[in-house]
Amino acid sequence: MAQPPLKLGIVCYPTVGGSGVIATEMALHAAALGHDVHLISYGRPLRLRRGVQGLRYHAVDVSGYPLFRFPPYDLALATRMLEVQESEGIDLFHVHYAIPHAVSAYLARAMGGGRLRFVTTLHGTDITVVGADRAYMRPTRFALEQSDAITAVSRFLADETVLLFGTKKPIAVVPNFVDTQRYRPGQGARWAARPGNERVLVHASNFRPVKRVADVVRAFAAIARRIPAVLKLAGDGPDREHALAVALDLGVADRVEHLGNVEAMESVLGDADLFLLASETESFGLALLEAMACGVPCVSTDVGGVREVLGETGGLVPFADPQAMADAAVAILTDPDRYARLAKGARERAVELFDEAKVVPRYFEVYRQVLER
Ligand code: GMT
Repeated sequence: MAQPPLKLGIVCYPTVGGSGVIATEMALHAAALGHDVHLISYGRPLRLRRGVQGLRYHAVDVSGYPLFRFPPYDLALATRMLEVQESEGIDLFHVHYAIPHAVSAYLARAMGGGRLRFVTTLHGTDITVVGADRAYMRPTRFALEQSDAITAVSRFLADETVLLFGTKKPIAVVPNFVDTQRYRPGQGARWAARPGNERVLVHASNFRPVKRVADVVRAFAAIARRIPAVLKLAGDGPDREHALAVALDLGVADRVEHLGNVEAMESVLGDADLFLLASETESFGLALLEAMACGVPCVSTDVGGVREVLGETGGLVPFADPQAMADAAVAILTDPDRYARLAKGARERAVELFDEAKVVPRYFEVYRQVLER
């Protein structure tokens, strides 16, 4: 280990979503490097394995009271952070997603007499949607200014933060990462070499309105009219029923499979031919990166930081234009040479720019700078 062992506190949301995934993978990676890691959340993250040496999970208990219509999670989290700081001697907290984690970190620091240090990583809607809400803007801006360091997962998000919040503090861009050993191309043949040439398309998300899953289904229906294809929808969330109803309306329900929350996404992606994402905004799009690592070309809306992730390895189409998405997908899925080039390029880009072993040290460099200050 290059650095002496750290006592590291990691705070995140446990739900299926990129920020929780990155925080959990970061915790696992740091523990594997020999650091003493304490992950704090209101639930056990899906990808958090049990029995990992050097990694402990601390649940935040939020008690209800008839008077509370909204139980104050931020207070309970601040208390838990301070308790863990005091019992474990945490050197540094790393909070993923600013709202309310950065505010809770600030409160924990103030309650504990000012010694607690924290790094805030911005992930997306904590800035672009929720953060821009008047109710959250000022405490979030304040907590960002109080952070010992701020990182953002894309250049787009860093720029948006300066634009929306007027943040004066430097924001380091540390992109999301993927384990390219685990996420790798599957053994099976791709569409051009399979009998019947049926194309397997995949979408994965938390099915929130911002993901526009119904647009993925609309694009798929237009694709399936032209070439043999099936669509696998991984994940779950508020728009699931709507998306499946659109599949029924468009006559493709028998070719759309809802997988629900999937623990081993790498096995689904390893067998996929193309990944579709129709989001309205996306600071990064971790699901795209996981697909790329599996050598799966992606077609996505050209929003937010998606260009930074895909580079030239996939198709970019305008937002809310399922026909354009279908055209881009069919063009890729009917040209075996171009398909092979994109698949190879996607895998290479993931390995070169976003491999876990290359990106995680950049977070450790941020920690080092904070601790040396
Ligand atoms: O911001 C969100 O909607 C949730 C968040 C999450 O917890 O998954 O997603 C954001 O963070 C991910 C991890 O950094 C990014 O890959 C997603 O692009 C980003 N989502 C949006 O910007 C909509």
